[in-house]
Amino acid sequence: DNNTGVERIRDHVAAQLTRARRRSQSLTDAVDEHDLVRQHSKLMSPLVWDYAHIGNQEELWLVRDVGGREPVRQDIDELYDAFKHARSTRPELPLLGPAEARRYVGEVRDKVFDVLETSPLEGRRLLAGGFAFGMIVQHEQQHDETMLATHQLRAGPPVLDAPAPPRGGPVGPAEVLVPGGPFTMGTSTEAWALDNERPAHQAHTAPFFIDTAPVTNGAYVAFVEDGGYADRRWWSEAGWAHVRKAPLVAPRFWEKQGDQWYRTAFGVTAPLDPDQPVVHVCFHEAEAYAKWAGRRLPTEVEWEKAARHDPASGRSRRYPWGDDEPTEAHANLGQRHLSPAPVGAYPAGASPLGVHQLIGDVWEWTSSDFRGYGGFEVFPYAEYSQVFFGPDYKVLRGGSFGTDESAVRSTFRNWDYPIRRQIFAGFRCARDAAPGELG
Ligand code: AVJ
Ligand code: FE
Repeated sequence: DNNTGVERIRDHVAAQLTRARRRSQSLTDAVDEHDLVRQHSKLMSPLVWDYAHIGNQEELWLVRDVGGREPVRQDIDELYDAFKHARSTRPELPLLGPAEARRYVGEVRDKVFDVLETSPLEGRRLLAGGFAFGMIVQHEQQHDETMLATHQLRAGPPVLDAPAPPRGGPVGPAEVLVPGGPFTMGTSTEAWALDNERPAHQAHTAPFFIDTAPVTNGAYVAFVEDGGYADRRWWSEAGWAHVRKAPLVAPRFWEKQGDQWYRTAFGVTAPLDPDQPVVHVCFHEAEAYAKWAGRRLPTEVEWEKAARHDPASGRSRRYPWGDDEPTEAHANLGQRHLSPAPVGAYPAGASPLGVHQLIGDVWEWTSSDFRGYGGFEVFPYAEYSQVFFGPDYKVLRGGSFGTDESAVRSTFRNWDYPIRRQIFAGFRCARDAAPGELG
């Protein structure tokens, strides 16, 4: 009945909050105090900022708004408002120190568990299905992925550990034909879907081919060694200006010694695995590779159709493999491993058309600008999505090895500037289907 439904949500929320906090703690306990407060890159906040910001957002939404409780630390709201201070300036702020930050987030969390016990989880739209709690779980996990990216930028000996990803395997043909026609994009029913994923609507594509796997390191090396970074033909005007000015010569964290390419990940330098998806490339690099390969990036409509559309039933699925939550057999998520897995490592996660590794491993650049769907409504605050809509940001899909399962699904939309490559981003290619190829 309804009551057990609400109790099930409450238990789920509690478990997810606890799991997220364990991750935040492990990412911050892994380094000493100096490494918590210092800036590892101008692109990133000090880890201690992310940590207290997680607590502050949780206080704003769950303690004050949902719970209607007194503020815990109203005096620090301004310090942890991401719009008031650019990341590069955060180390100079009078931030809470590591011990203070830990005390603060713990105090907020204690109150949140109290609010959770007494909250009806219905009545207000913010509460329905535990949305406000789900939003905060996802927010914490998103910042955990950001902190993981900060770890990747940190110099020094390794402090994180995880087992190697599973072995690769066959993925069938290199590309598959996705039939043209309509499908349901976005969602109006997924309880924890964020505002930019809504509403469900009919979208349309022409027939197109999409790669069955993300572009691998091995394939990308061929582009690099073919002089791709020095060849104007493959780059857009903005891409060419950037690649010359930066300058870029290979993906971030790559280095060639003799004839061998190496990649440094979380303090460990090892020969590049040719079968793993390429990671730490910007949109411009993805676009240039695709052009060099005689292909193009998928639009986000195409990506979502490849990830959700079941041609047999005409239905859109929650995930490529169906509606069930991800398990470790489906996808490389949740920092279970510290790298993308080789192509073909997740046969159980493939879509009905045989497209692999859409969820997990690497965020996938699409050719689309980040915009609201028709019927978009801000919920519950404009600074989550709406203020980023426009031509400045490109959409990424599918999540990475550093994305938690609570913070990704086939409707989930991420976005970033086309020059960013500290995120765990790769891509796959697509192409138009010619009239003679429609099977
Ligand atoms: C959705 C990953 C682009 O990290 O900038 C965190 C998520 N929003 N705090 C970001 C977010 C507010 C956001 N991304
Ligand atoms: Fe945030």
